[in-house]
Amino acid sequence: MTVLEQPGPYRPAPPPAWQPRTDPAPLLPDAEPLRLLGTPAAAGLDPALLLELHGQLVRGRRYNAQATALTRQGRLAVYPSSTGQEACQVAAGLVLQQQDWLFPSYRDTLAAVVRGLDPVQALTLLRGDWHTGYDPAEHRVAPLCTPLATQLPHAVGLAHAARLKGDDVVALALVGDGGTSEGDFHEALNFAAVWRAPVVFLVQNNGFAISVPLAKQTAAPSLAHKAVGYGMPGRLVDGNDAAAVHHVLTDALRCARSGGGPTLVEAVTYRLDAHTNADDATRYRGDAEVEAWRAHDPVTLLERELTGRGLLTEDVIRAARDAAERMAADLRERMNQDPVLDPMELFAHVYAEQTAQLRAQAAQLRAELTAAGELPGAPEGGPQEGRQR
Ligand SMILES: Cc1ncc(C[n+]2csc(CCOP(=O)(O)OP(=O)(O)O)c2C)c(N)n1
Ligand SMILES: [Mg+2]
Repeated sequence: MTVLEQPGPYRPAPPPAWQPRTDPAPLLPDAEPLRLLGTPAAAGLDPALLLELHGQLVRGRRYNAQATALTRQGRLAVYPSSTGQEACQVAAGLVLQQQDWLFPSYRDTLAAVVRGLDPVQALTLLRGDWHTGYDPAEHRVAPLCTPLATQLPHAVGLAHAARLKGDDVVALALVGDGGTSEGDFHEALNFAAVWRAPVVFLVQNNGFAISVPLAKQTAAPSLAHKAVGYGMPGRLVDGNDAAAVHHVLTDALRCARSGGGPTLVEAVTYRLDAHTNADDATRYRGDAEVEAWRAHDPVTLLERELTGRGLLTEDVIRAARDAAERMAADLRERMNQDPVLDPMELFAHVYAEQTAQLRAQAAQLRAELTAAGELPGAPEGGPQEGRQR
């Protein structure tokens, strides 16, 4: 008798190999994103933390404005702004310990800057200049990732390797809402949960994958719900509430560090600017929607809380603004200096040992540049053609 010929509904008894079975209830996200600012729970928040978050938010907002201005002046090729998403960026940059790793996407230069990267170095790739622009191992910030979600399996691999070596390292991987539709997202979360890797995934749900709204991208009840299918907890947080994002990420990192395995955090936020300076957002969303989100701006939410607690003094406002202006002036000045470019750098750092083909191509380019008189004083080609910096 085949399955189709069986009378009644087909109910096979699961053989033991169908294990594991876990109770999904503890993994499920809350129905509403966690909010702390403006709620009674905010009374328990440390004033020093709130003031640090405020200073970083003000600086982050200014950084986004300055980087966008640099695209208009032709000093930056492209800038995917995180204006409106600064609470996520700042919290992600602050929560890690020194030995931990950050795995950012192209939109997360601010998180890298908050973690301690020089803003000019953080923008090197987006300037169209030299490779990553910084030493990932020195800063424990992986290269900014443009192919969607490919940073996630890298984060899992690094975290798993650290665990095998007995190193106290946690990886925090950032991804957008659109990135959760990628195959790499699935593979990363599946491996992370099976291995209980010390990794935290932060999805910044900013409503859009370029012009595609979230509803056209997924039918999941929330992006945090996706965690449950992999066997890890999903947490939902108001991504414009810097204190709430900081709190949820701190919890998730503590869990990962103590062997509790990965967490998927969905931060509900909004991209106030266009996808990049090359995008026209008015073609796919209305002003009313943007204005509604401006009323829920991360800087406003925190300033309202600080005002209510009598912490937003004139001195605090001035210090935050002055620090932001100093950072912006320094960024402007250094980005306005013409970088010294060596075309032969194309061949540096591609492989640890140069291949015969690359050596031949390097020789050909060198000959052409020399013939055109465009190679003043460039270093001699060797196995690692190009200047090291
Ligand atoms: C693998 C891959 N496919 C397509 C793209 C083109 N692309 C660049 S950004 C983007 C939208 C991503 O949206 P989301 O993940 O929500 O991140 P956001 O830009 O909103 O931060 C797409 C489709 C890409 N970079 N990589
Ligand atoms: Mg998005």
